[in-house]
Amino acid sequence: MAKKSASKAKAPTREEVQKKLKARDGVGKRALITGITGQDGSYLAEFLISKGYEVHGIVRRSSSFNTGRIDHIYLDPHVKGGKLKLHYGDLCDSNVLGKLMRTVHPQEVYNLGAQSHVRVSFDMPVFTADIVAMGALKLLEAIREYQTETGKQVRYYQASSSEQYGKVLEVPQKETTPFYPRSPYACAKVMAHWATVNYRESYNMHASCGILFNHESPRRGETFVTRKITRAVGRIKMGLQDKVFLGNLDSKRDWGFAGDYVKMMWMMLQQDEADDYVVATGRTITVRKFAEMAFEHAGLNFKKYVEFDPRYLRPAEVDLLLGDPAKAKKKLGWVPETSVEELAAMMVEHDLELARREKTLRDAGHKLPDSSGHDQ
Ligand code: NAP
Ligand code: F7E
Repeated sequence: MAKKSASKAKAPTREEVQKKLKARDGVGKRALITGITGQDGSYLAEFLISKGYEVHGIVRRSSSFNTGRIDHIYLDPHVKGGKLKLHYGDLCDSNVLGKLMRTVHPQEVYNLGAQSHVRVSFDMPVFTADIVAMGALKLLEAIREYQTETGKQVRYYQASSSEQYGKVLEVPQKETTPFYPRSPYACAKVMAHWATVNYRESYNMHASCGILFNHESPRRGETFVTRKITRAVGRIKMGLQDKVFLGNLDSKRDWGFAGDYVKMMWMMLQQDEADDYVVATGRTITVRKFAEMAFEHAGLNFKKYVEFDPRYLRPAEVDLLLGDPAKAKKKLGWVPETSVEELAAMMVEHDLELARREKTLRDAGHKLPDSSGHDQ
């Protein structure tokens, strides 16, 4: 009797049930993600799995493991109940993209795969365009053919970028601000963006572009400026590095947290109507200010450690990015939850811990890999 009343007392309320159902509103759904091994791909996969989705990710074949960001959510295929499935593929291979559509049957496709480094795109413009622009087109075609063959509707998310605004024609930048790309990467993203809009208008596809401003995290690639800075802060604090070489400290960026931004990718695909949205914080600061904040968080004066190296300058720079996320707030109720101060602190804390571990290894006589000089 006592047992019964105890279990009765635990019965969830209607609100709790609704909340739980809402949290699991991806149950029975399959999503396909390109770029799942990247920063955003890893956060998005985590988010979708927490909603109950079965997540399929496309992974490039590499001679070394490239799944470090998603290993914690991946279960060995021999273990039952894994919600993450990985497939070899590449955005340059339209054959595989078509095959995966037919075998995975996803209701939602998130195209996050890219050669995403702006500086590197000047060194590899053709490859960048192949993956960023043609890759998106190949994926859109694979989806269109799949829809025609099966009669099923697929919702598509395109990872557009604030880099498309380039030499900005309006401040702040909105969905209606014209593009003025300043790099091969941005030119390729503009093509992918308009291809997405064109497929929406031509074939009535549920295809949306998220025009995301810079977003960072402890999982950010180490050659992007915020992470390059926070890695250096950690290593300098632990005595593993003396200084950090940077390029243009005057450019301004609207920096948010990747974990907040992937939620918006998903929200966009839950709308009845496909549409394009700016995703930003509405604040901008210089690279110099970010460095100052990051060093200060570790009790260091950045002026003592930051040096200029012209090799990090770009043939054409994007001086100022500042997004206006009003449409995202008004139509979807999305607001960023993490300030740039919190973001810098989160990244520095993470990288201090990483450097502490490196120091432990070094103190124990191990040689640490030195990647300085490979970055951009
Ligand atoms: P990221 O960390 O550089 O990740 C890029 C992903 O694309 C990785 O999984 C990478 O695989 C994959 N990839 C590269 N070449 C590929 C190819 N040929 N075929 C298939 N996959 C390929 O980028 P991110 O920061 O997560 O950004 C995600 C997307 O949003 C990108 O499209 C980026 O351009 C765009 N974006 C990013 C920002 C930002 O501030 N982070 C802002 C606006 C837009 P490997 O792991 O094997 O390299
Ligand atoms: O540069 C300056 C650099 O490489 C930011 C990508 O995710 O966001 C990212 O592109 C700024 C630039 O990001 C160094 O000149 C100074 O002005 O971190 P970044 P990005 O170019 O803004 C957009 C939205 C994307 O879509 C891209 O995929 O920092 N800067 N010194 C430096 N940048 C780097 N990387 N390294 C330096 O040493």
